[in-house]
Amino acid sequence: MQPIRFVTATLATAATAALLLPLGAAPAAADRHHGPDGRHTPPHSNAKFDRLRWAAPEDFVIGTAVAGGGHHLEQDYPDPFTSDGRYRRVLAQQFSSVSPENQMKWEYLHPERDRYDFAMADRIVDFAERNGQVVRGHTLLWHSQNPAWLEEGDFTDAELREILRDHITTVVGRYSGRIHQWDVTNEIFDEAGNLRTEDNIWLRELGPGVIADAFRWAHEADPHAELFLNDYGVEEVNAKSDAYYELSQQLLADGVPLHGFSTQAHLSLNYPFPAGLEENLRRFDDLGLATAVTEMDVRMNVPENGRPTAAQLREQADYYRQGLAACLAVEGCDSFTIWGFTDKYSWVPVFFEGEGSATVMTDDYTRKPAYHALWSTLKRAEYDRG
Ligand code: 9MR
Repeated sequence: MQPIRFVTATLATAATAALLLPLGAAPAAADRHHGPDGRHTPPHSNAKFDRLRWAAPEDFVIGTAVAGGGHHLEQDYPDPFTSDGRYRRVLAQQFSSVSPENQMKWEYLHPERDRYDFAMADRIVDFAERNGQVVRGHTLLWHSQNPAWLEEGDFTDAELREILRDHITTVVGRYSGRIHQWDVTNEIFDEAGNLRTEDNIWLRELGPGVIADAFRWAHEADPHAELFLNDYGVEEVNAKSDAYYELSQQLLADGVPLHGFSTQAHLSLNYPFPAGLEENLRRFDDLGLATAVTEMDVRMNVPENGRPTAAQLREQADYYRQGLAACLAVEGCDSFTIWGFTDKYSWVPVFFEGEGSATVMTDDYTRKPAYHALWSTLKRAEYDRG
């Protein structure tokens, strides 16, 4: 992937490049407090080797959701992305890919039929460019977070089709050349592997053929963006991921510009780690598709004192490690994104009562074992994968 080489080359100035691990150095020599040469570094060092994005192999991006909109609007804090300086700093330092958590969904971008609002999305894309990060666009065709004017409107099929075509053409076109991957469709199948023809307005009113149309429109608007099918609960080989496998084959056979399949990976310590993740990604890879992990987090039952136990944190770290390792093991999986990096802004406690601590940093940005697991897995892969 050319853009990432470019980023590495432009940001690694002569002075800072000296901080990167020299090729051939033993990865085990560096940890949070020790540099590659074994010298002690302060815990809050700004050194580049101390960051996820610089630990990653070349051509592999490590991403996060950019907090804002959605559940955040009901919390007693201001918009994280625009208001929390520390949040922005960590976002820029640690990650090489960003995904707007809500700010590119229909209800934000398209509040009225004849009006688009790109203010927040623009700010995120500008921020990403300033910081040498790629952007994952999320999302164009979904059953959720659609504006009321759309869901409750009384449109003919021809009008609805035109509304979708206009939205995709306008949004993808606006960011043409600036968005690395788009989740063209999100969550179009249910757990049994049936298309969500009841709750998804597009599938219900326009039929399954609209999926291919959405990809074609997106591709016309930005021929360079990689276009993905994205969903949760498709980590393993199961009825739902089988449905994606069949759909992918069909779309490819029909010459539809489908480029990738991605799994969200919202995991929980209450369930075993989805051990078939690598195998599942690999079968899509074998179709010639890119693959990605797009929204990983690992929630747990939070003890009454509010603090996860050491054993929980260790187990969580192991889930993150395995999730990342599965992606790294598949050649075409070169984008791994976590759904937020600090518990302070995680969606999990808002949606799952009694559960939380799902991200890799605490509320005050202290790194958990999960953060270190990601770092060391990336670092090891830098040597294996190059
Ligand atoms: O994290 C998002 C949260 O802020 C919103 O309130 C919520 C509304 O559905 O959506 C969350 O993000 C979802 C993502 O867009 C699609 N996959 C599942 C994510 C977690 O629910």
